[in-house]
Amino acid sequence: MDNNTAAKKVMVSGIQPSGDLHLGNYLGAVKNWAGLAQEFDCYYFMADLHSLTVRQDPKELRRRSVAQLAQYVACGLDPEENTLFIQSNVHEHAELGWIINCYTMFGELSRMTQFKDKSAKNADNINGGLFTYPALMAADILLYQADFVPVGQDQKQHCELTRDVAMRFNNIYGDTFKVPEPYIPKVGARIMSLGNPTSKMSKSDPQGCVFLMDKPEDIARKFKRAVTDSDTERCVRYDIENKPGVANLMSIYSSVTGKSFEEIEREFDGKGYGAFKPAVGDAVIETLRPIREEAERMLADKAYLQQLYTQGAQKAAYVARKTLRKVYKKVGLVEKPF
Ligand code: ATP
Ligand code: LTN
Repeated sequence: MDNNTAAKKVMVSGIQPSGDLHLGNYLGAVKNWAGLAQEFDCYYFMADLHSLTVRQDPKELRRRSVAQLAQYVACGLDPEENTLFIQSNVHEHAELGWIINCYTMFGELSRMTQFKDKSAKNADNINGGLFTYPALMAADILLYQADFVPVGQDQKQHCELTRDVAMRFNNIYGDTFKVPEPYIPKVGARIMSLGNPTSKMSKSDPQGCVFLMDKPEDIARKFKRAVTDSDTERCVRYDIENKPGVANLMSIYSSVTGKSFEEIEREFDGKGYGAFKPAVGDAVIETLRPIREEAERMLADKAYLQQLYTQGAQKAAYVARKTLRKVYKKVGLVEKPF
C-alpha cells in the first residue's frame, strides 16, 4: 500500500457469499472495482453475516466465503492494494451493527424493498436479521468512514438509509461518521438471465446464470441454449424492447470484447443467431479462463488464502476499531479496560 492512503477517498463494498460469483457480479461489480485502487482506499469483504439472514448450509457458506476471496483476487483485486476480508472476522461489524440498530427506525426498515422481496421468497423464515439487515450494512460502511459505496441500483435504498442514520447520529452526538454516497456505475452492465432475459442474472437461477468457476463446456452449453426471439430474420440488432435476449447477449459480448454495438451488428450481419450465440460463449470462456485458473491455483493453497484473509482482517480491524471506540464513547459505553 502506498503512503498516499490517508489522502485517498474511501470505498467500501461487499457481496454475500450466499452463492458462487457469477458473470453478473463480475461485469456489474467486481471487474469495475479492480480499477479503483489507484484512486481510492478500497475495502471489499465477503458479507457472510448478511448471508445468515437466509438459512445456509454451514460447510458451503464457509467454503464459499474463502472461494469468493480467491475469486476477488483472480478478478484483479490485488490484496496489497485493496483490503480484502471476511466480514465476520472483524467483530466490530456486529458490534456497531447493534448500535446502529438502536438508531434505525422500525418504519424505515419496513419500507425497504429488499426486505419485502426476501420475505416473500422466504415466507417460512422471516427472521429479525432479515428485517435489520440494512442496519448491519450501514455499520459495514460507517466503520470505515466511507466516502463512496460501489453497488448496483438495487442497493441504493440501503445506502440512502445509511446516510439518514449517519446524519441522525451526527446530529445527536456531533461529527462521528462520514456521510457516504452510493457509487453506481453510469453505464453499469446489468446482465440478464440467459434463460429469461427480462430478469437479472442471479445465482438463484443456475440455468440462466454463468458462474465464474463454470467449466468451458458448461459455459458453451448455456450460451447455445440462451433464449433469443422468434424474429424470422434472426438478425443481431440491439433492440432491448423487442429483442431483450439478443440485446443481453450483445451487452455481454460488448463488455468482454470492448466492441461497440454497431461493430457487433456489422460482425454478425447476415450470420444469424447460430453463429452469434457460440461466439458470445467463446468470448466469455476466454475472459473467464484465466480467472478460473488463477482462482483454482489459489484454492489449492489453503495456507496462502488464510494468510490473505488474516492480513485483510487485521488491516480492516485497525480502522474499524478506531471508529467503534469513538462511538462507544459518544453513546456512553464504558471503555474496555483490556
Ligand atoms: P441474488 O441472487 O440474491 O439477487 P446476486 O448474486 O444476483 O444475488 P448480489 O449479491 O445481490 O447479487 O449482488 C452483488 C453485486 O453484484 C452487486 O453490486 C450487484 O449490483 C451486482 N450484480 C448482481 N447481479 C448482477 C447482474 N445480473 N448484472 C449486473 N450486476 C449484478
Ligand atoms: N447488501 C449487499 C451486500 C452488502 C454490502 C454491504 C454492499 C452487505 N454490506 C456494505 C455494500 C456495502 C448486497 O446484497 N449486494
